[in-house]
Amino acid sequence: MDDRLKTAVEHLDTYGYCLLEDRIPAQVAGELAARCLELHADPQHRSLIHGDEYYQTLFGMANLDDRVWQCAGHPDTVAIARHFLGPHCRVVEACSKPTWPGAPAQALHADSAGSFQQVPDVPWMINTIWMLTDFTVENGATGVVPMSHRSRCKAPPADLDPSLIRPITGRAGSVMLWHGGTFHIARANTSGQIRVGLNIAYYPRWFNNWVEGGHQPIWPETYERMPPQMQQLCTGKQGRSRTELYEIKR
Ligand SMILES: O=C(O)CCC(=O)C(=O)O
Repeated sequence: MDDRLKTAVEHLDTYGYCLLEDRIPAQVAGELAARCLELHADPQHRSLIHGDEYYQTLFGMANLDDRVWQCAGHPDTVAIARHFLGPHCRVVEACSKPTWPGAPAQALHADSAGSFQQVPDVPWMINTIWMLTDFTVENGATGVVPMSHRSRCKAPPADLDPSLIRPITGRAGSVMLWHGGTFHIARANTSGQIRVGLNIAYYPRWFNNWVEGGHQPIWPETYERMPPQMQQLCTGKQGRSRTELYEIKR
């Protein structure tokens, strides 16, 4: 691992997040953002979309656009994920997250922590958001509460001071990574522009990923098209739907 990545790892370990700037060309990011917005508008994908007219998550993006693999398999994010989660960690979900002008802030939360009594003291997830458009203070750049991953709480305390939330801004093509236990939020979009993020989650093999309701499996035909290094990140069963593969959530 080179010195830049070591610094990013130390930042993530200490503060719960890190920013890697300009990891894919801004033009590629912009083209992917435009494609994400087309997919959000396509009624064919309605069942994969959670959210409202202001903030949406479109699950299963690794099946819908092969360019997503450039982000999911990016050597820098993969190196950091492997540092925290072990060499066999997996890409479990890639989802598109636009936030439209006028969107209110979403709820502050930690990720995939609901099934724990108390969250473990080892990382159970490294999450990422690729900035497919510029992320600005005004357009809803993701906010994080630095060091909250050390709290061992699975949800933020009700009296958490909102001034502790720090917006993480960056140019299109940059990526922010965070520890699943870091409290974070999709902030309000008070600008006139749509913000588009591509959210890709890495998990260790021991984590049972059926617990996340919207996550979609990799389709067999997607897996077949993937280069070997991407297949290595998508081990596990392939299938067309959650019901084919996952336990029923009760
Ligand atoms: O869209 C964002 O800025 C935040 C995404 C988020 O909260 C999440 O992926 O858990």
